[in-house]
Amino acid sequence: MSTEEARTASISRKTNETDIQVAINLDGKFDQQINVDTGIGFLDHMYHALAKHGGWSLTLNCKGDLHIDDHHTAEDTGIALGMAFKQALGTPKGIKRFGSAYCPLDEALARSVVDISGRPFADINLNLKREMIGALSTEMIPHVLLSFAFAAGITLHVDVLKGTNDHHKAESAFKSLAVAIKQAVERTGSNDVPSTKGVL
Ligand SMILES: [Mn+2]
Repeated sequence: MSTEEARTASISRKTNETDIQVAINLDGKFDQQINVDTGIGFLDHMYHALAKHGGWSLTLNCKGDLHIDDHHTAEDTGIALGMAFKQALGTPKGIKRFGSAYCPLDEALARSVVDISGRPFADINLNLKREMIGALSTEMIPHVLLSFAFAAGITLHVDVLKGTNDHHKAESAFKSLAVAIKQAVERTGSNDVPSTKGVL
């Protein structure tokens, strides 16, 4: 297999609470196609930012039990996206493994640090003050990132360092995460497993 082959995955995940389809291309930056419809506008906006700045093509559709609340849709799309990411990446060989990025959005500034480690962990501090942004509960935003990290099997540290506007803070967090992940999955041109253990 050529090391330059596009890294793609398509998955379906259906439960009594949500019905999700995800198609991802981690190397979609030259012909980026992004279509996200979760039924929660602000969540769509965040996934769109993640895909856009991560250089992914992404289709993500979810029919969830929004008549209850936003919880299952937000959490399960994070899980499904993490599963698709992990599958697309395959055995993490010949990649940089670590990535870090700062992204501002006006007064807000976020920092994300990523390790494609095979070790699911997430420490997320967004300092959001509002109850909701649009139709998304702000408490679900760190929950989405944690769900993504655990399903993807990666380590995330995401911190909003400054900011007053919750929309800006959340968006800067997703943008910095996108840029950090893009760096971490970048191909090195070697076929090496980037670990002293020889395995990730
Ligand atoms: Mn939950």
